[in-house]
Formats: sequence, C-alpha cells, structure tokens
Amino acid sequence: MKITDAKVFVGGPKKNYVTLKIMTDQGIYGLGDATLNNRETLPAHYLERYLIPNLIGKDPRNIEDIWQFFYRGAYFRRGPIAMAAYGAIDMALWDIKGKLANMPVYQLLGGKSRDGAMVYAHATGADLEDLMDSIAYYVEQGYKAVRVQCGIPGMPTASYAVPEKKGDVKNYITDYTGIRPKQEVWDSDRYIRYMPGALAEIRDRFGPELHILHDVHHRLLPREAAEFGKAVEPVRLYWMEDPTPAEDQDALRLIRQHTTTPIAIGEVFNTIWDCNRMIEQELLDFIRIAVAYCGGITHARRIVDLAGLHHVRTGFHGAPSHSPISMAAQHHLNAWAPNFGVQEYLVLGTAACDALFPSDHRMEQGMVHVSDAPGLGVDFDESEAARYSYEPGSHPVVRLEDGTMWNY
Ligand code: CS2
Ligand code: MG
Repeated sequence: MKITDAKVFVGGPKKNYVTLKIMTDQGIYGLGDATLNNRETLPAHYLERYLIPNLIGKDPRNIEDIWQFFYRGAYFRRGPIAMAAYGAIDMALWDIKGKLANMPVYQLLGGKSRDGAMVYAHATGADLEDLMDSIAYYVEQGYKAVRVQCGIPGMPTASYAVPEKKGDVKNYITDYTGIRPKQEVWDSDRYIRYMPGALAEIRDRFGPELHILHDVHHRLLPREAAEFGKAVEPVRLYWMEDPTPAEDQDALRLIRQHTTTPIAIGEVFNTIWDCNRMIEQELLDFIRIAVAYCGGITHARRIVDLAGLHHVRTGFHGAPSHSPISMAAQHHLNAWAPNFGVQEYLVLGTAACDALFPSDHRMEQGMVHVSDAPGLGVDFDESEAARYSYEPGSHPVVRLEDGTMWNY
C-alpha cells in the first residue's frame, strides 16, 4: 500500500483550521489536524514544503516508522510547529489504519474503558453575577463539569477568556482578527484577593456535586500559586489549571508542598520531554496535552501511559482552535485511556462547522460517546472548504500595570 498524495487546507468557520488529507493507492484517505492556534500557516508550510514530499510512496500502515522518520530525521527536534505537523500526519495514518481494519481507532488502541467520557464547558462572565448565569446555563444543559472564568473588580481590562461586557457569555472567542494583538492589563494581587471568594460563592450556589474547574492561565508566580491553591482548598476544585508558566517543571513542587488543590497543566507541551519529570515526580494531577500539538495519537499515547503509571489522569485540551478532527482523535483516546479524567469541549458546534467536518461522535448530557465508524469517525467536505481561506488572527498580549510584559 502506498501514499500517493496529500493536501493541506487552511481555513474554516471562525477558525483557521489546518486540515491534512492523505490519499493512498487503495482509494482510502486519512484526515489530520495541524491547527496551531494563531500560527496556523507555519505547520501548513512545514507539511507542504518538507513533510509531504517525503510522505509520497511510503506505506501508510507503518505509522510508527513514519513518526520516527520525521521526528529523528528533522535533527532539530520538538517545538510546536513541527509537532503539530507530525501530529496531523499521525492522525491521518491512524484514520487510514482504522478504515483498513474496518474498526474505530479506539478498538486499535485497546477497546473501550467507558461508554461516555465526561466533558467540561466554558462558563464565563464580565462579573460574578454574569458568570453565575453562564454556569446555570451549562448545568441546565446537563454538564457535570464547568470551567469558570470571571471578570475581576478593579482590573484595568477584561482578563483571559472573560467578555468585556455583561451578557456576552455564550460564544466568546479569545482570538481577535488581525495579526496585531489586543493588549490586556493584569494584576495578580487583585486576582488573588478576589477570585477565591468568587469560587467559594459559586460552590455555595451550585452545591458539592458540580465539578468546578478554573484556568489561572500561567499568570501567577509559584509562591502566589501556592497561596491561591491554599485559599481555594475549601472549594474543592476539580482542578486549578496552568497555575504558573508551564515551562518550569520544578515550579510545581512548591505549589504541591502547600496545597491539595488539584493541578492541571500541559496544553502548551509538545513532547513527553516537556512533562516527564513533573509526571514521574507526581507534581500534577491532570495532563492537558492536545493530540494536535504533541505529535498525534502515537506520541500522546506515550504520555498518557507514563501519566497512568503515576496516578495522573488525562484532561486533553479542547479549545475552539482544535478542529473536529483532532477532537475526534481525542474522543478515541478518551474512550480507551484507563486514566481518563475529563475532556475540554469547546467545539464550535455550528452548522457551518458540522458541514465542513461531518461526524457521528455524540455529546449528550455532558458526556461524549465516541463514534463507531471505521477510523477517526469524522470526514472533511472539500467543497465546503473552498468557502474559507486564511484570515490572520491573534490572541491578546498581557502587560502588568507598569507596562511589564506578562503571560497571556
Ligand atoms: C485555554 C486555551 O482552553 C484553555 O484551557 O488555555 O484556550 C488557550 O487560551 C488558547 O488555546 C491559546 O491559544
Ligand atoms: Mg488552559
């Protein structure tokens, strides 16, 4: 069996999805997602100029060898651009493998460990009252887990994933059109003084059952994160996400020593080498990698297995920047993984997105039920794709009030 061709498509409704389609001499094709949020043209270029020419003629069934060829063959390894490009190839090859075997990918991974995989929605509000309404909306939809982000009184601008005005809570997208980013102003002290009380009020309002997640989004120093984690212990969060910038694997040790609040981290990681120490030293509770950012199913599975040896559960990233293709790949991993935790679920769920990516994965009452179609269980409509093209976009940058650059 041979790969005969491959094409890259950039564009989609509201997001610059980077879709890879790999064709074979047996008429079977596979789909992959290389959407690196706000830098989409880079993995697309890497695929077109360097990877696809080397794919032609290879046997698509040799998933591992192709992964190793690109990873070891690059010499300059790792990094989000390369790993997103390899990830798309890997997803597409697993899609082809499943179609050949006439099995959904989760069967090739080892079968189901559960019927439904719990997902979490994003509730947000310009202020606490707004946020409460947003949480109530998702609870009424049947979600058992909700991430909560709130405007902070006195903060000079809206913060991460918080709408600028009340009521605009259902469809916020943190990216803005145009390549020049908007600027947010951040003050950790205001946040640390306010947010624990807001989270306590949310717990009081919605009771002990609701899984409440909160994304600190890299904004605190390790000591501040330890203080914050301690302050929110009575709330019993499902997780406190990205408490500090994720590169410093050892920073979590300080936080761990001071608080039992669960830690989730990993959406910016792109290989096992970004997180192996923190997993082996059990400094986190949930690993937040994204299949699209970390080299596809083949590499994500290695990280999931290492995490499973150390009581670390999965919490795959699932922001709107991931197309239904990599979300489908994650649904298969979520069905299989013995150490599954929760899946972030922010697919656009619009008619336009569904038309571009037909799929029969189902989300009901806060649980995703994986497709039983052969392969990834998602398709790609090229005629729909022709309606879209790349539109430069960027999420904001963040400065402190004195102008110091900070972490978005
Ligand atoms: C966020 C991401 O979903 C999350 O947990 O951290 O949406 C993040 O803000 C974006 O992916 C950045 O591009
Ligand atoms: Mg996050």
